[in-house]
Amino acid sequence: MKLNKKTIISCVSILLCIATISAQEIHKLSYESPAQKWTEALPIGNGSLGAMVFGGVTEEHIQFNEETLWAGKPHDYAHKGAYKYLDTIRQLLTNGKQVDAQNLAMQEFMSTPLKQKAYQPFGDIYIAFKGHENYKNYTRELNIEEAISKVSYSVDGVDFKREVFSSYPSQVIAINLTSSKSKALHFDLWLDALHEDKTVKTVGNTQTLKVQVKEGALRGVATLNIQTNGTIETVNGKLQISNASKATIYLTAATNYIKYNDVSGNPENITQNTLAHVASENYKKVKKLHLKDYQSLYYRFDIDFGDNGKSANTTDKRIFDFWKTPNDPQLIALYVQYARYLMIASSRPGTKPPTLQGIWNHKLTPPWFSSYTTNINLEMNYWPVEIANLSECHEPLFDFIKDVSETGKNVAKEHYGAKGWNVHHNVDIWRGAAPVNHSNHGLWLSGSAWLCSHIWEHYLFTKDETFLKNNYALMKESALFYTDFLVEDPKTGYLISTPSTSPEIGGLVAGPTMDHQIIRALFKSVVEASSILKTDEAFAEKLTTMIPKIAPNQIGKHGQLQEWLEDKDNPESHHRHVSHLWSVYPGSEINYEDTPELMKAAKQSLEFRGDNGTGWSLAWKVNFWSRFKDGNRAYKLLNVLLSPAEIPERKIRGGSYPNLFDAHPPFQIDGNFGGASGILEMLLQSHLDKIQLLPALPNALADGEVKGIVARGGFELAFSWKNSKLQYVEITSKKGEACVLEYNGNTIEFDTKAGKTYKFDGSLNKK
Ligand code: FUC
Repeated sequence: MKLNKKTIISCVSILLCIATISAQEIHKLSYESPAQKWTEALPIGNGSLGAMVFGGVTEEHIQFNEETLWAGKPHDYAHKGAYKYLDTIRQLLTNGKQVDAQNLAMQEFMSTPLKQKAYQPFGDIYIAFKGHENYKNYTRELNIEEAISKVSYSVDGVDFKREVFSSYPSQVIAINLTSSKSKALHFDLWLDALHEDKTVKTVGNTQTLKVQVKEGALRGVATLNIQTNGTIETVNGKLQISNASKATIYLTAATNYIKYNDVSGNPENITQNTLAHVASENYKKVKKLHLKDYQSLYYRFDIDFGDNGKSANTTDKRIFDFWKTPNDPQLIALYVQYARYLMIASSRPGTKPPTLQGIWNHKLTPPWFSSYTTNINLEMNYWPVEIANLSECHEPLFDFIKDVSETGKNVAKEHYGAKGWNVHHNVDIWRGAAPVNHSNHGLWLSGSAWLCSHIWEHYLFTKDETFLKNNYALMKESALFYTDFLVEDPKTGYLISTPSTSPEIGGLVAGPTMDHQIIRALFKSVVEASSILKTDEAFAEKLTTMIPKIAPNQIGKHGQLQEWLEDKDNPESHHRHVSHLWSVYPGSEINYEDTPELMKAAKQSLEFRGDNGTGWSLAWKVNFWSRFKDGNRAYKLLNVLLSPAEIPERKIRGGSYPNLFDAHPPFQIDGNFGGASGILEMLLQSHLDKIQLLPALPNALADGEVKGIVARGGFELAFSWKNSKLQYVEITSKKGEACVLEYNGNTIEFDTKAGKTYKFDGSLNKK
């Protein structure tokens, strides 16, 4: 081809165009039609105020939540005097009388009442547009680089555009509507809710929805305000806007919840004050503030697996295609960034942690109460938070731990006659910490220890000693509980956890492996923390002597890692929980270097469990296979996690909805977070006092680059790889710790200075 000036210019512009498209599409979920179902709608959130945007044309529906609207009221779930039955339950288990032990526990040991309370939907915003039936050029997207949901289409040559976001700095949901022609925007706007007890009142350009939760102490107030260049009237309780070309709606919502034991808040005041601040602000300013705040977190990290053109497709099509042919590497990058988006949207300093559904729930009786399940789900939500450079989004979990350490103190006392605090497998907004539902799965004992591992991990990633000092008491008090609780097993002489259970398999038992792994990890972290903080030497000494007495990991007759004290695993079981592999991930006690035999056994156990599972179970397996350094197997699981959840011919569970929400099924957000963590574990691992680069890279992700990924020790890295080979690595030290870097069997060690960046080529030679 002859290259004249014109050809060169058009080639350059095509290339620029492709580059711009691919640069944008990494950060977008896009669709060609409005959402019909809730799991097609697009989530927005500012940590506490969340919404699902449907993007309808003749009627927009924005279903919203505020994270503190729950059923129930302040309540202490501890069962007074339950401890009197503890020894008998233990004895029954020792004597092999599991059913009797469970029955006695059901009668005398479980929480009062047996069930906790559910997270509630708040309300709905409806916007009905007149004369929009025949529309063209419809697009709907969630731009996760801006945290804005957008809709555009045209009717009779007039372009209509919509933007919706939830702002953390302004504490409102902002909706902006425009038309390209003046006086072309006509719509009705109103609020509604599913709650039986509700009122809607309109005054001028504001409308207020009040809801009272059924048989509960919480009430919610949501107020919206509209500014427009059109006219506003109230007709049949709806705000009617006519002859406008732009309109901005701000919605704020609050409840009377203050703390798990305090519901004296005044939501009228809160909503009024919030709206007073924002109502007169122009949209551009509110949007600018929102972008500045959101992007200060989002832009810290970047990931790119190379675009093969598929990212120009709509997201639902990409999920469908990926199931058939998993070669859309940029979809994997999007999955990671989407998890970061969801984290920023549901867990900001000062808010509550994401529930099983984050902050998005449209049902009065949601699956599993949309609460906090601590035997995997809540913790999994936070797996990617440090490595994906969103450390401060971890804070709501620490506040949560503080709350349950208070309620869990009484549970420790009433149920175990023990010091310290503990929490069982489920927690609601009232911070119920006692065992719930049924003694065959609710009586699980390592809740507080697992939660405390997040304090320790946050410290390991940030090396923030002040944080450790401020939170050390939570870890210590948790350890204190287990020093009282562990008992010597009459058969083996080991210290064991009893009564307990291996999450949700096998009923009530004495000595499930998972408990021992988690408690050991807690004790070790308290010993280390006490030495760093130069405190509690005697207590650390006590823990140090107890650690080797705790029942160890054992290899059973099938070559498996034993799930229980006895060698009774069923190799045919494909149960979704694989709890006894906790020490492979998120723990680190079982690894190739220190315990290769246990690693082999753990792998065997995972083989037995197979490659199916619910959403979070698939996500956990991605993490396991990454730690087993089998990137291709991890990718295989990822393929299932990212496959369409609602295809009837697909017999397996798990997968992704069109809006990329993880399907348990139904929707459960843990898989989104756990999946992202598993992908990042393919690229970097730092749990063995060194940074391992590309430890489990699948063939399908042979080219890529990641920037802003975080390793334990206070390190932030950027590196790229091509044909599965490392190209460069830059490592910035935040705390001046010594660094050990490992790639492909090659290890280098060097001292660092805080704030300095160190550069290496693909063979780890200094640049
Ligand atoms: C645990 C899991 C279930 C589900 C529920 C919310 O009980 O076993 O699969 O995730 O939590």
